[in-house]
Amino acid sequence: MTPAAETLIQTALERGALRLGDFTLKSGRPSPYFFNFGALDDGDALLQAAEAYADLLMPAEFDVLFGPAYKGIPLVAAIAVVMARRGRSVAYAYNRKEAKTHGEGGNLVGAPVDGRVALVDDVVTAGTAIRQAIDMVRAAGGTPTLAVVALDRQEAGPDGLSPLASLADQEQIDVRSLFTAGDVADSVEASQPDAASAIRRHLGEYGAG
Ligand code: OMP
Repeated sequence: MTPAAETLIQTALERGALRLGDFTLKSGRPSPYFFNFGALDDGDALLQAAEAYADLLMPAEFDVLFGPAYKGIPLVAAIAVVMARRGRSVAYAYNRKEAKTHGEGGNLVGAPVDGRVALVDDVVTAGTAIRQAIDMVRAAGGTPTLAVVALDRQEAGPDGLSPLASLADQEQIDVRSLFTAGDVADSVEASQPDAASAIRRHLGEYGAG
């Protein structure tokens, strides 16, 4: 983890964006923790997140940054601003969920989505959301080469494999995270050892190994 990612975990815990308890995931799987990126809902928290993403994206080779709706929209804009401040102005784009039939039309907004595209998103569990974003980028003519998410939950996908390994193998896309489920367990170990154990048990049951 980078220092910015460590700060972000602490902020997420303080702001209630990273919560410990009993939750149900999109897949129906139970979980002893949940990361709600949307609760990083002020300028300080969003800036911290964007700084952490920018640490991974600054040295990467790509032409366009793409943030899938909805959570990727403020994120991609904030990251583009932080990167410009650090001396690298990148083109960015996002989609709208409802296709527009008037005006400029289409469902993509921002820079043309072509060339090498870096995706930014909040969480990877089974990899479904990232795959949908990959399909959107390909349909627009771009080549997704990299995805950066805040949290890799390190769980097995529907094929029993790590979604990161499947995405690298099937889609030739490198998925990186700011922090992992293991990092979350380590971060709460001292203050909430029972929650840390519950996360490790969850990884024992659902982890990609
Ligand atoms: P996959 O599409 O299975 O990779 O799950 C990722 C999505 O699940 C995220 O984009 C969220 O919509 C949601 N999610 C979270 O936001 N935080 C979590 O801690 C877990 C999930 C989830 O439902 O798996």
